[in-house]
Amino acid sequence: MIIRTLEDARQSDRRVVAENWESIRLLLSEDGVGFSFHITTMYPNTETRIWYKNHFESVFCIEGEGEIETLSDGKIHPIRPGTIYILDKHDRHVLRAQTQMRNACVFVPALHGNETHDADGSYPLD
Ligand code: 9YT
Repeated sequence: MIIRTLEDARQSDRRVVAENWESIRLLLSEDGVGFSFHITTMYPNTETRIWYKNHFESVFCIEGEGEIETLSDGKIHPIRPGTIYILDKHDRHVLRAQTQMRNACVFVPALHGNETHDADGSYPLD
């Protein structure tokens, strides 16, 4: 069994900071369970273009308000606490945080730990 706290992870190299967000990576590929689990804070009044072409991601909103736009059809969905979205088709999207948002995120395959978005808004695969 693995037991960790958000605070311990925050004070370690499992905290990764990007321009629009920061991510506390509580579970990573080195932990060997096949997925990674992160608590991500999206900074307020930000717009982030994302395309996880190499990963599936599910995102459960814990706190804050925003919206997601799927770029294939231009549809916009509000994201509020209690909403989950699952990128089951590697969907290209824009995530807009109207306030600070806190999201619980699961990635398959698991991230290694220090990934930040490349020019496509994706993470590399090994
Ligand atoms: C919701 C989202 O994808 N935010 C970007 C950061 C990502 N969740 C991560 O690496 O934790």
